[in-house]
Amino acid sequence: MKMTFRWYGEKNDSIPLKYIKQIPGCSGLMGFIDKAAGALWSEQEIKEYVDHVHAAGLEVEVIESVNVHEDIKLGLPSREEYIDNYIKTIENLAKYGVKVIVYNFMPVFDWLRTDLAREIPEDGSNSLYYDEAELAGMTPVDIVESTAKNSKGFTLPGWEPERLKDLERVLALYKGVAPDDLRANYKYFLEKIVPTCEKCGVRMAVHPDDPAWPVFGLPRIAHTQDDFDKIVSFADSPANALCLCTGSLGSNPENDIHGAIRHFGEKNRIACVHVRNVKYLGHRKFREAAHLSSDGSLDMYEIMKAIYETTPETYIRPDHGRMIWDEKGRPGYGLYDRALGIAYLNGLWEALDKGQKR
Ligand SMILES: [Mn+2]
Repeated sequence: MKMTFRWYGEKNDSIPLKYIKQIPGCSGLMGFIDKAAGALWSEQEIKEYVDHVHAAGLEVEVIESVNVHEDIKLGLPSREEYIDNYIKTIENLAKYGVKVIVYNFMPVFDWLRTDLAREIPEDGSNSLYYDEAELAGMTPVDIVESTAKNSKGFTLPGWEPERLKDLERVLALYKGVAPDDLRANYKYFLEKIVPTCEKCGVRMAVHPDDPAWPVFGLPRIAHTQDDFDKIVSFADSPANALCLCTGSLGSNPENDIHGAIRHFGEKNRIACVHVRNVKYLGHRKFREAAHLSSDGSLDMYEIMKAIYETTPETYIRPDHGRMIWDEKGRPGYGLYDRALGIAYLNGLWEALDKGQKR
């Protein structure tokens, strides 16, 4: 297992690389380059980024932000150009040591929350929060505007202004696109890119829908174990893998998270894991919790045990954290609570490892 940390780059993150290097047991980043969906990532910009991270003593074997253009998801004729760019980007990233690319196939929206800083009454910290009842009174434009307004000047992943300026137009294009249409477009994309991944030694890691159910009537096809069984069948290769995000998949109490890790880990279809706890507050209502099992609704010991026993060579990172100790930063991505999360997850791992070898 390699423990990593998400970092948004010198211009977009409040946390210096030096601080990340000082987190015990953190070997590197799940990295990010700020590029529009569909753009080609040049060798030069990748080299500069990777060299910069290496200079801080950290690895960057996982990249999270190669976003899939909507035309690919919609299956428009213009997808060919974007798929060509994607293939060249995979080749360019592989040249600089990248082994895993995290992406998603969610139409229009990446993750959604109705509050980016809901106070946790038990301790006065705050965290990202979702209540379907609050969403019911909002349009897609409302949620984009309120998220942008509340993100404290940071651009949130999936909410980049350039992606959302033509929100209404793109939403209209999805009218009449059924889940099976989206699956067909997804399969087409994977069939085109997986041979390049295999040649370059790169694994694609699809992130689950967050929250783990459809929103605004858009088709969503990645939020149950059954959905992922279909996805892994689209291209029968270890390069077609999952980023198993426990907090995203776990937002729906019906999903068995450690069961899903075992199921896909045993098939060698997990390329990396986002480990995060979530606390259920009611029907389709939850908040992000501290990593500790007893602070949320997920059993983090069983999650780490399933990883340890079925996919021990994977990359892990704490996904999000609460805002604690009056830290000012990007919602969900402060230093303190994520560093606490790493310390705890590493503790679980050491106990599993030593218990196994006793
Ligand atoms: Mn995640």
